[in-house]
Amino acid sequence: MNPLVRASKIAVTGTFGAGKSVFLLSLLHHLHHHDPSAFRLGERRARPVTLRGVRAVDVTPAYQQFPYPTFAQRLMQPNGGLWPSRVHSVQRYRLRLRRAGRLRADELELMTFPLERLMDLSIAQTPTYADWADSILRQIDEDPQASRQARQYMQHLDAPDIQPERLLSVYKSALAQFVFDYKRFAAPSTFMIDLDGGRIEGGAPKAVSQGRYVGLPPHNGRAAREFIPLSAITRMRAPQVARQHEGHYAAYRDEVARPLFGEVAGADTLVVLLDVAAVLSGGRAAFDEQVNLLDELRQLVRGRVRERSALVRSRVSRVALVATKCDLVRVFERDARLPNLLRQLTDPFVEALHPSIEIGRFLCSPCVATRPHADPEMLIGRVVHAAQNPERIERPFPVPEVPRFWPEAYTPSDYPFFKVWPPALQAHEKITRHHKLDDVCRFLLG
Ligand SMILES: Nc1nc2c(ncn2[C@@H]2O[C@H](COP(=O)(O)OP(=O)(O)OP(=O)(O)O)[C@@H](O)[C@H]2O)c(=O)[nH]1
Ligand SMILES: [Mg+2]
Repeated sequence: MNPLVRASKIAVTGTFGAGKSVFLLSLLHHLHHHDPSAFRLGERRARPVTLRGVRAVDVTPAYQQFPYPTFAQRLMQPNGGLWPSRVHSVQRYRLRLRRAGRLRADELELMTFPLERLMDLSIAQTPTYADWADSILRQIDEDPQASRQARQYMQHLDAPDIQPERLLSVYKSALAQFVFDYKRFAAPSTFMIDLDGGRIEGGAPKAVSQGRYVGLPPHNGRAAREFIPLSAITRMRAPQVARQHEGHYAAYRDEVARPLFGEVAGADTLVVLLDVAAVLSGGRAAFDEQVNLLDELRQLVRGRVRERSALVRSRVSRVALVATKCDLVRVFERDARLPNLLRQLTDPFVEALHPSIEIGRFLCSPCVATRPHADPEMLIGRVVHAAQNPERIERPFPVPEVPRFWPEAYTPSDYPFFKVWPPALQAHEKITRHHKLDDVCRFLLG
């Protein structure tokens, strides 16, 4: 360890599309091109903190580095940029910098991962395939809606002759339905969000589920290694099939679930991005999913993780809860309503954490892509709409009102938020604007 470098590991998470890549991109951009008047790193405004020697440090060769220069170039196109595309479900970047007046340099090791991976926590925590399978079947059984959807699968499990391919295909259809209904037991999570970061498409469960894998996908000429929950009777009647699923389960546990959770629990700081507009426009089930995933995350942060052979406590000591993309909300409602919604959404998570863990709550927009309009119920931006705005022209659009509290019941049509393209930069602008991303950054730098 270099005594002149203070290393910190930061894990950034959020559900699909919550804004992880844009957060990372904008953060890196503001550090690489630091302007103290636009991105405050010091506690006091009167004494700006500047940066020296900002440079990328290669990530571990086994990992792919987040393509920061490419994404930055795309975002900053003068006639209007593009959001970053998906490259991998886990992204990494390492950055070294020195704050003026400090002896030690900071090395930030940043990684992002989908919050949905937390659905695999039970896999990481359950060493035996049979225990996992029994627990999933029990949870399906206890959920009347899920048992209805899995009826065909259950019938196949009990059939006199076991057809492994047929079982797999029927289970995939049921699993797709569990994913659409935001069921907690829709593991393995790579069925929903694969290792490249792609999400299962909406549509008929049978059609959209068959191209996806329940387990490790094919790799380097090796066939997919899939596993599904076989019942105790099926495991007894078809021991060979059971052994295969057991092996695939172990491989998934060792190659996906445990390394990721080990890495996250080994981070000093967690950043959780919460896209309030998306949780509103996803309907109440999206709210419940967010709460459930935060509950799994709480278990990871509180629990112990296996590192090589020893069990160690998670190292996470600070958590930033960020209501992100707040530029999509009506201007006056940002400070007036978002803090309360963020608090309500995250209070159960925070209250269950150890009091020694430092919590920061933030409102932020890593990339401000809208402008205020004279009508407070509208914003101006380049609305994403293939049919109505193919030229990506900037224009006013209506913005739904954000509630004061999370409603007990609501549907997607109650909160029809628009998505927008990144802003078209003005001639004098070299960098996209952010809203309070520097507040989060100061927390991260500590
Ligand atoms: N207006 C606005 N939109 C944003 C902002 N950040 C992200 N978005 C929007 O959210 C979308 C998803 O952002 P990403 O950063 O790709 O989200 P992600 O969490 O990396 O998504 P996955 O990797 O696919 O899970 C973008 O394409 C933008 O449409 C922001 O600060 N402001
Ligand atoms: Mg991403």
